[in-house]
Amino acid sequence: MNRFTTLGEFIISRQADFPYAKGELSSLLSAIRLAAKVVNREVNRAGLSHDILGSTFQQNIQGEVQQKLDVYANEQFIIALQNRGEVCGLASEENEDIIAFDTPLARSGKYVIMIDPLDGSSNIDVNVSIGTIFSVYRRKTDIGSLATLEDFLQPGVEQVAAGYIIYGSSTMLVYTTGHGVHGFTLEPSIGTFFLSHPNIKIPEDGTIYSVNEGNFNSFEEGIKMYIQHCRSNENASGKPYSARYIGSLVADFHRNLLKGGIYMYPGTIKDPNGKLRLLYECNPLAFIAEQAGGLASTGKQRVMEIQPTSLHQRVPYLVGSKNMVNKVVEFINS
Ligand code: P6P
Repeated sequence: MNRFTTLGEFIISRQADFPYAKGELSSLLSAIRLAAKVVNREVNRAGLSHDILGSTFQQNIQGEVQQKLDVYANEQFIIALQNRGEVCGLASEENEDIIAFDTPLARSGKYVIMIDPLDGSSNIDVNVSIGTIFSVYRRKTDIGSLATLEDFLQPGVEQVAAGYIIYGSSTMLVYTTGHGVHGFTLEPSIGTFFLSHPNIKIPEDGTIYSVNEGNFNSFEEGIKMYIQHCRSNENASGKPYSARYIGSLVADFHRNLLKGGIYMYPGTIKDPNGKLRLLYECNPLAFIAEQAGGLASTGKQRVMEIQPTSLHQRVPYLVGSKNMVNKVVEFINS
């Protein structure tokens, strides 16, 4: 009898993809899977539940107004992960400092996780797709001790797993452990993720560019030249590309991953390092992009080679189809 492989079955079949003892990948990803299903339920009914919709009127470390669902999602992922024992600590967009899980079980955890629990949350109230982004590293501190900042300030090349959940027309979980990129679609009627997109590869070229063109006048010259290149007949397709910008990173990234394209959040005069955070937005999606055959650059260097200096640091971000990223880097450095 044929049916799709479940996420759990797939993980078990791929245990060799994850270092150390058997079962750790299963346990870690099943914690993420559980929290994703809980968050998905609230995202899908956000319009109905006044207690979830809207703002907390609080600001997070980024100075951004926290939406209630942001806070709820953050709590769900923390609860799911602190009780599994694989993870000794967590860093989140929603928390100023790291969270070191202080239980005997968690202290023995070999991994730390960084998470943007609900990216694009300003879109919640207008029913636009949003997402969760996660990134997993081996801890650097001794097993049995409390996690410290040192465990989190690691370059992206040290990631052992990364992924995202997109709460869109369907809910998908996409992840990599360095052995390809695999996508799973949630069957909501039974609450199971099924393998729907094995071995995702991003087309080397694309005809979609995603950038907030409202910032055009404050971009550096090379970015302006590349955007004009996208709009011209001079590009690889011989006709203007399509501008597609949802304003939700995971949604723009996911579409470009499947169809080909480039997402850009460059630096501006006001914010030379742009808006996106290195640890829990840029690095995990860079890992996925590279594993799918794409690239992720700041315009000056490979994103995953940056040595982080602070938990919430921002970097200029160009990610997607290999030939498109190479082209914008060429313009920037010409
Ligand atoms: P702007 C959402 O806040 C986010 O971090 C990404 O999801 C999105 O791509 C970007 O910011 C949108 O930012 O400045 O274009 O509105």
